[in-house]
Order: sequence, then C-alpha cells, then structure tokens
Amino acid sequence: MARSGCTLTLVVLTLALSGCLQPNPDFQPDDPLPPAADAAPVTPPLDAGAPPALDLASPPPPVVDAAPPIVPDLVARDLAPPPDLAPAPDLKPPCPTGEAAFAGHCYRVIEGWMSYPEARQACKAQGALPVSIGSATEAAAVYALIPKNLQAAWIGLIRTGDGKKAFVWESGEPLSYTAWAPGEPNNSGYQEDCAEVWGPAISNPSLAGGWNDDACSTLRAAVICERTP
Ligand SMILES: [Ca+2]
Ligand SMILES: [Ca+2]
Repeated sequence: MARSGCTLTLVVLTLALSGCLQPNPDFQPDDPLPPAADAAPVTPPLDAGAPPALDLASPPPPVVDAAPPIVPDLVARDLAPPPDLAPAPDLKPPCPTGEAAFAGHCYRVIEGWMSYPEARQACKAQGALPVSIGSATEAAAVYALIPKNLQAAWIGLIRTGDGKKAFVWESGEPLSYTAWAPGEPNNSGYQEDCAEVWGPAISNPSLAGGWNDDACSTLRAAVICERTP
C-alpha cells in the first residue's frame, strides 16, 4: 500500500515537479491529502495550457456544421412514415390477381368448352356475370383479354322478351353500344339467342372483335366475366 501510494505520488510529482527522489515513509493509506494537494497545483497549468491550444487549432465551426445535417435527416425521417402510409390504400389493386381492372370493374377470362348457360354459371361462381360492353373503349379492353388461340368467347348479351327479338345485357345495363360483326345478328335458324365476341384466332381476321349471335347450346372455348369489386 505504501508503494502504491508512492507510485501515484511519483506519477503526479513527475508531471508536476519532474521527480520523486525520496519516498515518504510517513505516507499512509489514510493520507490522501498530500497527493491531492500536490495534484492541485499541477492541474491548473495543464488545463490552462490545453484549452487555448484547442481553441486556436481546432475551430468549433466544423462541429456546428455537423449538427445541422443530422437535424434535417431526423425531420425527414419523421415526415416519411405518414406519406408511406397514406398512398398505401391508393396503391391497393381494385381487382385480385387473375382479374383485369377497367373503369372500376374486374374482368376474368374462364376457359373451357361450355354452352352459354354453363358460361353464365361459371361467372356466377366467381360473383360475376358474363361481360357487358358499354363502349368502344371497354370493347377494346375486353378483346385484349381473349387468349390469342381462341376463336370466340361468350359475352353477356341475350335475347329476351316476346319473340326474343331484342338483345339485352345480363347486367341490366342499357344496350347503348354494339359491335356486331358484318351481317350480324342474323339469328340463323331463328335460334341464336346468345352472343359471343370473335377472338384473335377467328378464320376471318377482319371479324376479330366483332359480335355474333349464336345458339346458346353452342360450345365455346371461353367466357369473359365482369363484376363489381
Ligand atoms: Ca361492362
Ligand atoms: Ca349469328
């Protein structure tokens, strides 16, 4: 303990007085005052020398410049979360995977050889009806959904009423737009009470996209369904 105290004293005195030539045998562990008294005079000169040198050598501005950039970053991060949360609902797709969206409605092509009653049932199983087409824009969107290898697909247009002469949409929408192929609807055999749209694989390419009335019992390779999400 006496040697340890002397060591501390030596360190302090070495810094302050440049030497500890003679250990003080009177020092005891209970004598902390002498070193403190010696250190006190040493500290002022060191502290007094260091601060002026730092003030002159290292200018405070760099530290001040580093602080401002951190604040804007923190502010930007605080503002970022709200915008990310806000557009999320807008980015949510209106239609699930496998369906196409147009004017707020969802469209799905169901493939498989089927009569019109079967096509209607296939759409209803999806909460939809065979498509109703109210404009040239919607007609183009619907045609784009038809697989390239198909000749025709059912649409939701049927004859109803007395004598079944008038076509109406299954959805109840008014028949404000039509795209009958040339010479259609011809009601061939007086039994064509359903309708289809010719697909990209139709033998006469000029008919592609045109509508044709057909017997509801005819088997077609697909139906285009439309529903409100
Ligand atoms: Ca429609
Ligand atoms: Ca026809």
